Amino acid sequence: MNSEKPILYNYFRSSSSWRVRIALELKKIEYEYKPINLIKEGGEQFTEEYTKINPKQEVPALKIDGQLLVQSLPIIEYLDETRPDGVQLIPKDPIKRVKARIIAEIINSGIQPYQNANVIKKIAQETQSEEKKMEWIKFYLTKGFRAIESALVESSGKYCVGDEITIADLCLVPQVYSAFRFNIDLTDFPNVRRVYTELEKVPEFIKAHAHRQIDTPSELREN
Ligand SMILES: N[C@@H](CCC(=O)N[C@@H](CS)C(=O)NCC(=O)O)C(=O)O
Repeated sequence: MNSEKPILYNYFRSSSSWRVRIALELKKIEYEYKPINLIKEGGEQFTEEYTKINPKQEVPALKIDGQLLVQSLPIIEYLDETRPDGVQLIPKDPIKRVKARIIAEIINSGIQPYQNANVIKKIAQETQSEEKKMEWIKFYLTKGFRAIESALVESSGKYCVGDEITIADLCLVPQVYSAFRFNIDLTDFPNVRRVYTELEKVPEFIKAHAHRQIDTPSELREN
């Protein structure tokens, strides 16, 4: 294995990047933070240099063990397999494992893509309407959170699956943050809110929070 310090290409508010930041914290892996500004004119994800790192022009990407890895969930699985000490992000028990992966997948493929920056930009362009864009976001986020709430009724304890932190929790926190950002009403999802409140207290989650990164704009910065 290569012993160079890992490099995480990411953006403070990107939910997929944030999942990996939490995993790196929980696994106690020191890393170099390389900000990729997704919203500045032109977008740094579209540069020739970054497209070589991630041809899909998205964050995160993680350089680790001499490998360049993309896609947050496989990255988290890799970290868990190669650093099995400490918090087990993918539960060993098959029932807990499938439940954690179901919640992670609802978020990864059933919510985040619908509110991804380039998708909502296109919706706004095609419809020429901010209102239609917000309707789209509200519809898909609410639909996704309804599915998560119903999964949590059955699987949650202190966290998404029982009382141990899993990959599902790494996906939940950034997605709830996005819901707040887009003013999605989570009143009907008490388990989502309860688990989120618990996770907000965990030191590694606090450190990985969008408001505490080197590229967090000063108006959002928290200590
Ligand atoms: N499935 C991918 C999703 C990556 C993704 O969509 N990243 C977003 C930020 S959360 C992005 O880079 N968007 C850039 C764009 O929309 O132009 C993962 O989990 O890594």
